[in-house]
Formats: sequence, C-alpha cells, structure tokens
Amino acid sequence: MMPMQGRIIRTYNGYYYVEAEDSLVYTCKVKGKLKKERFSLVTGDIVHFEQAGDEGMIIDILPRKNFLQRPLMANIDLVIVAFACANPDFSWLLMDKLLALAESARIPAIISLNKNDIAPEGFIDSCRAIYGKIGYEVFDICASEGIGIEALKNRLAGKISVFAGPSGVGKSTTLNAIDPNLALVTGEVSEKIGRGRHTTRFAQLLPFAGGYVADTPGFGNLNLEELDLGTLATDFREFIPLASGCRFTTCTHTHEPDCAVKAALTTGEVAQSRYNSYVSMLTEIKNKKEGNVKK
Ligand SMILES: Nc1nc2c(ncn2[C@@H]2O[C@H](COP(=O)(O)OP(=O)(O)OP(=O)(O)O)[C@@H](O)[C@H]2O)c(=O)[nH]1
Ligand SMILES: [Mg+2]
Ligand SMILES: [Zn+2]
Repeated sequence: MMPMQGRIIRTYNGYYYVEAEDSLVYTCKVKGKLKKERFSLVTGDIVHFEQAGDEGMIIDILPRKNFLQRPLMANIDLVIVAFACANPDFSWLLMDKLLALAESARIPAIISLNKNDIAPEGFIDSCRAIYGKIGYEVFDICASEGIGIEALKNRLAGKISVFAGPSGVGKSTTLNAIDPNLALVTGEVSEKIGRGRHTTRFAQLLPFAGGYVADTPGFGNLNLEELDLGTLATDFREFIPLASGCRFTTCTHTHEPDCAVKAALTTGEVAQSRYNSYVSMLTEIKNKKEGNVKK
C-alpha cells in the first residue's frame, strides 16, 4: 500500500498522533530505521507512514520549514509570545528571550498581553512603545472576558500558530476565548505555584480556522542553548541596522568604544530594557559555554 502523509499533532509516551490528509488521526509508532538514526520527531513534523486500521508506522520525515526548541515544534507560521500584564509578574527578560528564540529560528512573532483588566497604570502603553516601535504587533486582551480576542483570532486564521509563554499567563484561557469548542483545562495561578506544576501538560496542535493553534505548557526559565554568542545581537532586530555604525565589525555592543548600539541607548532609540536583556543573555550564554568546557 502507498504510504500516507500527515502532520504530527501531538506526541505522547513514544506514540505520535498523526492527522492525515483524510482528516483522521492515526496513532503511530516509529519504524526501526528512523529510531536508529536517533532522529527525534516533534509536534508539527510532516511524516510518511504505513497505515493499518487506525494505526501506523512512521517511515519518513519531510524536510522542516523551521524548528523551535521551546516549545519543541516544527513547521510553524507564527509564534504568539504570551504574557500577562500582571499575576504572574511580567518579565522583560523572559519576553526578550522568547522573541530572540523566534528571531533565531526565523519564525515571525507577535505579542499577546493578557489580563489587561489588572494591568498596572501605563504598563500596556510602555510595552507598545518598546515593541510596537521595533515592529512587533502587540495585542492587549482580557481573555477571561473575551475582550480584544476578535483581532487576535483574525490574525491566526489559516496559519499554524503556537502560543509560548510562562505558566499562568492565560494561554489556554485565550485559546478557549478564540474557540470555545477547544474546551481546554485552565488553572488558578496560586494553585499552579503551590503545586509547582503546570495545568497544560503537553503541546498539541488544535485545528482552528483552516490552520492550527498550539497550546503548550508554560515554563519557568528558558535555557538559551540554541542561541549563539556570535549572532545574539542579530536576534535583537533593532540592533541590526545600527551595528554597521559601530567602530569594530566584531562589536559585541558591551565594552567597545564608538558603539552605535550604546549610542542609541542614550538617545532613547534603543530601549534600556531591551539592552539589559541582551547583556543578561550574552552573559548567560557565555557562562554556560564556559561551564560546558570545564565539564
Ligand atoms: N484577571 C484575569 N485573569 C485571567 C485572564 N485570563 C486568564 N486568567 C486566569 O489566569 C489563570 C491561568 O490561566 P490558564 O489559561 O490556565 O494559563 P496558562 O497560560 O494556560 O497556564 P499553563 O497551562 O500552566 O501554562 C486562570 O485562573 C485564569 O482564570 C484575564 O484576562 N484576566
Ligand atoms: Mg494552559
Ligand atoms: Zn556596537
């Protein structure tokens, strides 16, 4: 029989749930050859499989359009970097880490700021000022009341989009607001912290408006393994046009004289919070590299 083609919409316990062109979902395992190559399949991968009833054996994987480490997924059209204005506290550093990871994977990213009902005074405006200015669309919403959802929903239609953000910011609540049929489980922030675990336990692609949306588990911290010291500055998109103005072509925009990025800080053209995130990430990557060498 001809192998079938489909997309992995969820992986669990060594099983891959593959939605095929016939819109049915097949429970698949991986054929020995692929296993030997230690090639790890991820949600979003497009595969060929030999079908038997409602089960299948994956025999081949098609080339990936892109690949994201956190959340672990392939072939994404859009990342929605999801944060809450408050509860849990907003983190500029975590925001910039997620944006940099999307930049580095060359996947377009937009920002969703949930819980605008409890936003500190001026917070949404300052977020818009910083991120809107450098070309990131900012959607401020109140997912629990369905406010601002329509615009976000239109933005996602027909795409494969992935929600990425900390636990408790309301990713699942937002998805439920976008499509009540999804009926995803949500949880109180205080309980999440108390239990030390997340409400959403695995990433899955959910059919939505001719494409898919992915709900993913939140996370506490992010390791930056896939980011490179040498190219980190290019993951901060507003640094790119400035860097040609630095005296040294190898400028890291930290200690060097005549640095155009640092000069842009003093004029306010580059936001201080963005620069701080850049320096923190640079240090973090450097420390990790040195730690690895010692081991
Ligand atoms: N005040 C306020 N609370 C909200 C809003 N949206 C969601 N919440 C609450 O935030 C809490 C967390 O929501 P979830 O949707 O479970 O968060 P999550 O991002 O999916 O969390 P994980 O699955 O653990 O990653 C719930 O108690 C929601 O009721 C909002 O717009 N305003
Ligand atoms: Mg969730
Ligand atoms: Zn510089």
